[in-house]
Amino acid sequence: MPSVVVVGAQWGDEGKGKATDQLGERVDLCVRFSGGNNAGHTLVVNGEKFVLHLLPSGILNTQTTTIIGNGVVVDLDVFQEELDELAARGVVVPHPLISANAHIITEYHKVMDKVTERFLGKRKIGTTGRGVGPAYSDKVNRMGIRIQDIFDESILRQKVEAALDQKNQLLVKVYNRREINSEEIVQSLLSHAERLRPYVIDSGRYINDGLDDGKVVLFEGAQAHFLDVDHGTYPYVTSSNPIAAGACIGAGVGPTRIDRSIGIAKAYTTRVGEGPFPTELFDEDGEKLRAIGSEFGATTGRPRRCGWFDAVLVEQAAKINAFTDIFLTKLDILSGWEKVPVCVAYEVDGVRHDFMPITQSDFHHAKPIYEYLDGWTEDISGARRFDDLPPNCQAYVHRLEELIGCRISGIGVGPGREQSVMIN
Ligand code: 2SA
Ligand code: GDP
Ligand code: MG
Repeated sequence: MPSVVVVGAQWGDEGKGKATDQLGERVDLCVRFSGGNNAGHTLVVNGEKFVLHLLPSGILNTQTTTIIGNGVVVDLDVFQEELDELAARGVVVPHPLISANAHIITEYHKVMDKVTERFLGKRKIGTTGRGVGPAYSDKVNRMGIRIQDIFDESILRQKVEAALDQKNQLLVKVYNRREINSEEIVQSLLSHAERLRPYVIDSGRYINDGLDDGKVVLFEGAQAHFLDVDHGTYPYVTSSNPIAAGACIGAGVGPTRIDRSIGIAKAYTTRVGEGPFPTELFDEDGEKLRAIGSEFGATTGRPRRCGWFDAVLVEQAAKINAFTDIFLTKLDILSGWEKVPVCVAYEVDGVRHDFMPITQSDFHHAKPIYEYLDGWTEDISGARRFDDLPPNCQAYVHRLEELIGCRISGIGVGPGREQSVMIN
């Protein structure tokens, strides 16, 4: 396993944190390449639960070096808080390395995130309010603040003032809010400089040198395929590229350097925030999935929308991310249904679509066409080999493989690091 990228195959919260942590035992470098502290990655190690937002999920494996890549947007206060929280729990971890080119989420990005959502009203995106979208907007607008800027006070001040000239106009004139003081922002960012200095690196060079030396590198995705700003259900997406190819940009490696692309897919589907979701359930089955699966946002605590597995979506994700294999997570949650529906195609205005419709309008009107698979009642949380699973559960896995066109190499049967069935 020289280098592997792990990405979500649906709308997030598939269990990427657990998968990354689980693979971590064999990993030398674990690299976050996109998103920020909008992510909520849950790890359960020896019965103890950790929710990481910005720190890479490999961090609990002490032999792993963790890296925040250039494609990540970093809230420096959150970064420090997460490290302090681990320390307060007595968990000693090596300090992550951080790319000099990563962009910073400042206070004004968080304010802009919240006021923009309020301004959009019914048309809001349902963001996590962490300032992620505005920080990426500034990056693309070439008015972002990068980690390296906190080591040059004069440059930092110029950049913050330039960004705030524009933001304050908007805040005061459009959103009727008060101005943000640039000096307070500058001082708050400078306060992190000396502590961070030893950990700031040219992450692209560091990772490529590691690969040259035969290190095992894991690129950890946040969010998921259908939240990708290019490939997701735009505009109901996050503002980065969380797909596998995003690792090349957000970590600085060429495509030929990644050997394996693992898709993490939940055995059903969830989504948090607004946007289309063809298999969403509004009945007691949806309630049951949310309750048994504890489907609440790991960052905001928002209830997640729940629905049946959508094979059309995951087949699309498998194609675009060139998944070599898939980990199917939370299969244990599906015990107890007589029949388990799986969406195999959509109907849009009387026409059958076997693949994702190419327009957003059609996708908004897509109605799921279901195949009803036989369910199982057994508790499978103790299963460790594929043969331990009941026959109908095995058949469910095999049918999903056929529909997605990709091998399932791992199955999650519980939140614990050890609660997995690995298939060779
Ligand atoms: P943002 O904040 O600009 O990235 O929001 C844009 C959309 O992306 C969705 N998004 C997420 N979806 C699922 N999980 C995420 N992380 C948390 C979790 C979410 C939470 O692990 O549960 O706690 O609410 C995540 N982060 C961003 C978001 O819902 C918007 O649809
Ligand atoms: P991520 O954002 O993809 O890392 O996923 P989250 O951590 O937001 O949400 C996944 C949730 O499912 C967490 O509470 C995990 O502890 C839990 N989880 C992960 N894999 C499994 C599994 O196979 N079975 C069960 N029951 N829970 C799981
Ligand atoms: Mg999550």
